[in-house]
Amino acid sequence: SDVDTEWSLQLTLYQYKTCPFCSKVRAFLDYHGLPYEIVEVNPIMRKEIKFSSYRKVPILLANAGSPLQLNDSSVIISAIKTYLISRRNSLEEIVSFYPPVKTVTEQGKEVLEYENKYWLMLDEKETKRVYPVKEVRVEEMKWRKWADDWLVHLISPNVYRTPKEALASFDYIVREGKFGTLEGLFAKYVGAVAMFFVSKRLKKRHQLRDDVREDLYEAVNEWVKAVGKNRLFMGGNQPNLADLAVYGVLRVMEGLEAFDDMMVHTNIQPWYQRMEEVIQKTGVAF
Ligand SMILES: N[C@@H](CCC(=O)N[C@@H](CS)C(=O)NCC(=O)O)C(=O)O
Ligand SMILES: *[C@@H]1O[C@H](CO)[C@@H](O)[C@H](O)[C@H]1NC(C)=O
Repeated sequence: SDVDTEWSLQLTLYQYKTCPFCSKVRAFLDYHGLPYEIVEVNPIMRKEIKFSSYRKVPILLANAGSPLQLNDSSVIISAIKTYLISRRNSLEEIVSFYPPVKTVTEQGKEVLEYENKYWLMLDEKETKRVYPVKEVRVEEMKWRKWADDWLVHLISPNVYRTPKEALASFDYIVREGKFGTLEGLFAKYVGAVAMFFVSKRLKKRHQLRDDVREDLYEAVNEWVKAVGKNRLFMGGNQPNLADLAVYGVLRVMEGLEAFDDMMVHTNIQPWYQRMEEVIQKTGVAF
């Protein structure tokens, strides 16, 4: 593990357990053996993150003397990874290299993005050590971005594909997440119906095929092909940040029909199993 005796960051992850962005962060922290506390956020009231004007999860609080709030899964991963590799800068300094920027989407919607979010802040020597050849670094960034910009968009249309699947998905979300008893019942039925329709809209927005499984299978096989036959992971003998991102995203479908279908109809299984073997849980519920 990368944790040495000097590791002194106290980490608290605010999350929804079944959110793919949160799952990515957990996969990253777990793989690196970093201990962290988990605060499960109630997705209806979101009281647990009332302290933050950034209203999404994951949020990672890192306490190294003074508390620091990291927003956005990819920023969290890049910043902590940079910190693990290089102790030249404090985490606070590292985080300042990922500034938020307001941008306007094609639909004219104002969104917050973080600059450099797939880039590790390394000097020349560290770069040589971590990325012996440049292509490896470029490849890792490309597939991390792909996991965020394409792979995640295939999840909802697939897990809410039919009314029956939508109900099963919400049953799982309510079971794993933090809901009051009545809230949970309400969320399960109202949420399932709502997400069934929302997922149809998402399907259109992202121009998915009529049978959304086809897009999922194709994406997953594209990933397997990119890893290739000559290495265990995209990172070689060990997963890199792209492996962890793809695994983190796909993992949220575990237990659902879409996941089982994916295992049967794609070549993902050997890689997925290797990922499971190298990742151990280090998070504890708080
Ligand atoms: N770019 C963000 C996306 C995070 C995100 O969209 N989180 C969702 C949960 S899956 C959320 O909190 N949505 C609440 C909202 O948008 O108000 C990341 O990578 O962390
Ligand atoms: C995260 O969001 C909070 C609340 O908006 C903000 O105060 C904080 O500076 C942000 N963190 C970073 C590293 O941008």
